Amino acid sequence: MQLSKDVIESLKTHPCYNEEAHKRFARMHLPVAPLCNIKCNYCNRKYDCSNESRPGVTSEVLAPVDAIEKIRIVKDKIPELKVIAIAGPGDTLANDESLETIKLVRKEFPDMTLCISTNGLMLPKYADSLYDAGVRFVTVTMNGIDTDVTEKIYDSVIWNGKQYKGKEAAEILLKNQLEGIKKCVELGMAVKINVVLIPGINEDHIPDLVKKVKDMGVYIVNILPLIPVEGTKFEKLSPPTPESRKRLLDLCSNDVKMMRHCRQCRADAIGLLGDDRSQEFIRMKPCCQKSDTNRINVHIRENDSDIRKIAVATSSGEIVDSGFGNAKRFEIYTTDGKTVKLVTVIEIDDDYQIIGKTHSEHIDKMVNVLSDCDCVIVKEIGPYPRSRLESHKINVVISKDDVKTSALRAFRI
Ligand code: CLF
Ligand code: SF4
Repeated sequence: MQLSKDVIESLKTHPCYNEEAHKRFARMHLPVAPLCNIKCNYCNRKYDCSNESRPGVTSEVLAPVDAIEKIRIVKDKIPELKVIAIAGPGDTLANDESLETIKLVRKEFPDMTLCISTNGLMLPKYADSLYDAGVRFVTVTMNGIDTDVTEKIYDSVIWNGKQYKGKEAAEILLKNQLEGIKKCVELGMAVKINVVLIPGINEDHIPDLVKKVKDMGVYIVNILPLIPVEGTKFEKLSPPTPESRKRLLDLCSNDVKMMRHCRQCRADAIGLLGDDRSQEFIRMKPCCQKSDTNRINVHIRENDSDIRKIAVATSSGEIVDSGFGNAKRFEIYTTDGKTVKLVTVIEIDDDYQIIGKTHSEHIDKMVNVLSDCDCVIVKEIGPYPRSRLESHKINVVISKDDVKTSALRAFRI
């Protein structure tokens, strides 16, 4: 591991990478990244990314320009602010807004250290751009290096516009994580690995993972305890005891520097690690509305008015095969009319638990989830959901065709 000079200098004031700095220097997370391209079995997307945040706490989602305004206000009130980071609430690199925001921060606040966290799926693609934009600190959440273990942790991965499940998903993710970490280390960035300690799933495997990433040149490893969240596959698992986590930290500290002062902070955390002041800065401006976390919040920038978000009711991902009221799965695409890009998948029961007690309550909840879309494509729809969608200015398209062709066609409506 060969850290560049600027990284060595910034390490003195980075509260997460340097335990001595955490009581004196502050960090600010910019919640500009709502979408995620994988699905971890401990994640409930009603909340923030649990790889770098505390579940159960809502955050606002900011547009890049609003994030810059917010830094100005925070910097005035918290002079100890040294690190600006993006850590969700989805995956940083699944959202174009992240790089756009980083470039703006670099331009407006060149003295700030830039830091991001990611699940690593898109890291090989973005490592160079992150470096060029001034990012020197990268956290990758990695829960194993053996896909027999990690296939139990990840439900699915969206890769090259397709959703993968099981072993295949675990293999795609692992390959990209390793390639991304290698690139970041070669660029001279300080890489941190976050590992979620999941009793009965990966605890015995973590020492092997730590050895591997140490050999790759990562700077520090952070072992976070699983927080079982209601509505997830892991909701019934027990969290690790503090003693078992400490044993693991002690064991692994023979191999690499271990982080012991993590606070599992929110995607909009602000301040010293032990003194979160994010609530002081929520909704400072009318445009910085606190997000309804039951919405998908696919933020499209104003100058991207030629891009549409389209929700497609499909069980298979191939044809439009579900009616609105009984759809179990929506794929969300963005399209410019020439190409379509799968950005996320919403499993109605698992992700949002939006099954209402009555039919109309169920419809209202689903409309709320999709209210950030421009268009919904379904096989059939009743008059009530149609009128509810149209009252949100969402076009309704009926189709029984191929998903992507239908999405392209809907762009022209
Ligand atoms: Fe944020 Fe993470 Fe950067 Fe720190 S948090 S992106 S490295 S600036 Fe820090 Fe928070 Fe623990 Fe993360 S305490 S959850 S380790
Ligand atoms: Fe949830 Fe995505 Fe974060 Fe995993 S990486 S915890 S699925 S937001």
